[in-house]
Amino acid sequence: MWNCAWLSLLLLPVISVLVGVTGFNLDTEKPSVYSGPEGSYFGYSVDFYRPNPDKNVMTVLVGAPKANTTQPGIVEGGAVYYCPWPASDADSCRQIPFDKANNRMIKVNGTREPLEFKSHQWFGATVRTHRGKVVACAPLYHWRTVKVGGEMDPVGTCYIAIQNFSAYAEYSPCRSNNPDPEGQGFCQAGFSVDFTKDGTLVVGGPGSFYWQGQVITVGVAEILNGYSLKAILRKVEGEKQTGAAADTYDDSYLGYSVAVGEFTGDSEQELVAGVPRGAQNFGYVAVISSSDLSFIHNFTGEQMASYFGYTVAVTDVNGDGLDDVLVGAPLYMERELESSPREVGRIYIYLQTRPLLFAPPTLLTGTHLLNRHQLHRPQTSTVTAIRWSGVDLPRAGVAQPESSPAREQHPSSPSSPPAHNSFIPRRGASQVL
Ligand SMILES: [Ca+2]
Ligand SMILES: [Ca+2]
Repeated sequence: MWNCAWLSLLLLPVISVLVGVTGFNLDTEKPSVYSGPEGSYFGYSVDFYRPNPDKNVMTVLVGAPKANTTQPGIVEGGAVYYCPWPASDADSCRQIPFDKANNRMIKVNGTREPLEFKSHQWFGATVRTHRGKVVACAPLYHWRTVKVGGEMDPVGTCYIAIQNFSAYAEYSPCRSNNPDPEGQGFCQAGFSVDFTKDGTLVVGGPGSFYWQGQVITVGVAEILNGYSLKAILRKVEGEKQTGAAADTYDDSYLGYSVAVGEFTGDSEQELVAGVPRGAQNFGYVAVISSSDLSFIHNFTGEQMASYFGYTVAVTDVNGDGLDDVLVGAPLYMERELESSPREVGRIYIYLQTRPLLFAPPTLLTGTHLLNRHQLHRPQTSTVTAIRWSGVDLPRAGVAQPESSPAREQHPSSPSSPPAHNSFIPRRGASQVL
């Protein structure tokens, strides 16, 4: 039950058994159980965090994107909780003070008005750690835009904590002077987030450019260098962003999920990004060069509207030294009886055989109706899948304005960056669910 707001870290040994890797602490007899405020969506996101790299102590960070905080005047801003592991008791988690402030204000024509809107921003919808660094994001954070009249654009924002939560900084790459649906106004930065092994931050913003979506990379040191809460519009040095492509890529949601891995045989990791409504809604997952953000490989979904790319994860599943890719398609339907398809969800495991070459996927198909398997990022060498028992999985949803934002007649810019690589759906696009 969602209103019990309990999270059971039930580390499913399913994948481990199938591929013969070793799991760790797969304790289904005595799981650590944490609880959070009722209705806060406590457990929506999770990651492990090691406070001291020299000590073998692990904690669990748990996002609760509808939690209330002590921020004055903010309703359900969302929070991330710090939980000791193993749990001493169910109530052992504490909110991490990423942001204690109210909405910042600005003066427009002599009157003070909010610059931003943190209520219902879904902070904690995503949380990721990398050594001493933690990032957590609020994809539905809105700001009033640079326009004179002001609007409310869901650009999203993230907060970084470093050195065991001794310092915090905000990072909102889509809060830019490129608003509205055609720009970054509906970006929802931080809808997905990850770190490369060297600590570079990877941020997905699936709503930019008429919901084409985008992926952004940035160094954490560069975010912190010269950081000021007053710098509302800030271009961080060294930041990279995928740009707008042709309008045929509208509504594809690049960056709905992100991960990183090594797929070219060198030591510079590539980005992996889910595009669950791309490829005529078959969905695809792109491997993206981290140096120039070019698309260098695609995996394409097999069933329309299955949300292939809803989640992605990378780990060396079979221990051969090559990173492998796991893709979730939670709305995949089993069609044994064409008259009554069953939405069971499917996970695809692509083993890398050589740089940018992958074996046909191993399939894990759900057994329970509407189970909606969600992959979580693998921890070190172990693949973990986390399941919320009996819970219909909510999702922040990619925000769309109430009035239809049909793309206006605007010429495709000849200076636009090259379009995403073409994809090859495995079936004709005529099959509609
Ligand atoms: Ca590489
Ligand atoms: Ca492998």
